[in-house]
Amino acid sequence: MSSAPKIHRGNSVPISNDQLAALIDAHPKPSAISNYSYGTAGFRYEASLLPCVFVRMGIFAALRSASLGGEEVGVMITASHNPEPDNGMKIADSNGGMLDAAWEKHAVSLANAPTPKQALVLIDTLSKYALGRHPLAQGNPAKLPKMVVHVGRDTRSHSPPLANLVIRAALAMGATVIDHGEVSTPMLHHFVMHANGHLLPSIIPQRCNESGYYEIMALSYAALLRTGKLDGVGGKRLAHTKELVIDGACGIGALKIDTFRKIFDKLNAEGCTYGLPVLCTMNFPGEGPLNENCGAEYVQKQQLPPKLYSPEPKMLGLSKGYMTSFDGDADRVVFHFEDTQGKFHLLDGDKIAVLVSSFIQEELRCIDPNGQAVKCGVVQTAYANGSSTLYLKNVVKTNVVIAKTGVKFVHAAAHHHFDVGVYFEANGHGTVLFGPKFYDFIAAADARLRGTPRNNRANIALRRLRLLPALVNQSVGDAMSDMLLVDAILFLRGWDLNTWAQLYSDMPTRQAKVKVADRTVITTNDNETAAVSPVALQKALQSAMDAMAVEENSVDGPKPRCFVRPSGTEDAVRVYAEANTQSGADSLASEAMMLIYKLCGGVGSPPQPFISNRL
Ligand code: 16G
Ligand code: MG
Repeated sequence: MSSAPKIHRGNSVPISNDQLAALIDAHPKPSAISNYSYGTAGFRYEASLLPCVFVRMGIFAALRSASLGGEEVGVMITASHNPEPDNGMKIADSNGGMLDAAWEKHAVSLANAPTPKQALVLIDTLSKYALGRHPLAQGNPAKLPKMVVHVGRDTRSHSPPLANLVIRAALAMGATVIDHGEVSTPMLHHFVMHANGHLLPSIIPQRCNESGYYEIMALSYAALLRTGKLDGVGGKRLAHTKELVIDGACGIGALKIDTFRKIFDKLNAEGCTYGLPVLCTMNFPGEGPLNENCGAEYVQKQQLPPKLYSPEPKMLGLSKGYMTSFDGDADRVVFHFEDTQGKFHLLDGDKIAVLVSSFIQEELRCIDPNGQAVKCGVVQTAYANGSSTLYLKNVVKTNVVIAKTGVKFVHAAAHHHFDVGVYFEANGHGTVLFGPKFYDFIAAADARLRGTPRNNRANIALRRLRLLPALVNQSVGDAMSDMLLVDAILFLRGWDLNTWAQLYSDMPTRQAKVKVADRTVITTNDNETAAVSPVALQKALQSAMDAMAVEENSVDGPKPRCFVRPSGTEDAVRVYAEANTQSGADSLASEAMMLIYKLCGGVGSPPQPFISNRL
């Protein structure tokens, strides 16, 4: 079902500085790169430009582990939703989350050190910082303490050689390397989080390997479904939700979700549960080009169904009434379906945030009707559809915080603001974080409700809430875990995708990008909802929004909105516009594009305006 990781023990005799310099020198910085940057999600470039970074980051990851007193860290090799020729890497800190911001700066400095000698100076500084009294002495480095680096990679053809560079470099530093082979990004984060068991809340069983990852998730999911028997409300699989078709983006997610299919088949055969959907995985690696016309990025950005590359017979007889798309490294998921008229409907990260937060809040209220004990809330980004934000505030009646785009920011905000923090970017990346107050609440409820009837509603809620921290991957968004969570909620509510889709209607939106000579001339406020510089830009955008509000006569409902921001992953300025009509969103986006072009040094020919209602 899953292979055991390969464990490599590092050099027991520490590598000399000359050997370290030779290792670095063997993979020089390509002339095409002036400066590597650690973008929103790590280093990400065309694969042939990366060996230099990978060697240095193998060394860096070992030092990061040392700096944490031997806590285990991870390196994930992937370029997520980017096309096949790209690759990249991100580092998981010992809590399973993204690399600490201060160390991110050190990683960038090391990646960009112009010569091996300068790299060695940085390595020496970092090791002194990490180890205090164990500096790497010239030619005879002191032995570093325990260092453990987990390595995982996606299915790209260049991922194995790049992974080997990281492994060699970490081993040279004396680290132990746990090579997990092909895994999804969230699996690697899970392994790291679980390897550092002392950081794990006691309610979550510690499972550090791949079979443990599946086990913990599958069992908590099945147990959550079983609670549907108790309350007499849900526990129904409507016809449309019996078969769940998964578009794996021709990437790692397809391979891994197939393991769940086998577990479900086994559980069904053993008769130990009920209500499991039949999982039908499509778009395996090799069946089509990675992320091309398929996967979460394509489906969400284009608002189109994915191309299904799997051989025709696989789709025969399957309905398109219940589908999901993962991205290339399976840390994002969106849902979608075709209605009886053949019309495509998308349920994005905003819809997931609404479903999940309302479910959790409802269950909490069954135990604590005043909703005082635990502070719940949702973190969104400026890309969240205005209708979703209004729905969360007015109908779900939860707290909403808007944070800067990128998982590291939304994750930190959820952690900071809430005891139960749900975060989802519209693109489908998200999870739920449970803080100490939530665990205390569960323990207190457990004591209070002991001995009360099993099917008492508060007791059912307690069972459900207790299962969530293990079902949800709290280290990072996880397409598989999020998919199972959503499915379980729909099942418990007796809903299909149509009922869920109709909770609210998205405002029409338009997204675009503009090329400028230097995108850093645009700076924004903290949550990117407004541009700070150039000053004239925000003023002009505001006038455009005000004019559109008058034109659309949007008095009570959501107001037209438009913001621009420099991309963290591409050399472009992104534009987002939403309004009450598609033509309003198109016109706002067109105006913003022209303003950027004129005020921020646009390059090439002026952007073409959108023609209304053109998809
Ligand atoms: C990365 C981020 C994603 C963000 C996107 C924005 C992670 C794991 N992924 O894919 O959260 O929405 O970048 O890209 O952090 P942009 O800055 O190019 O718009
Ligand atoms: Mg991804």
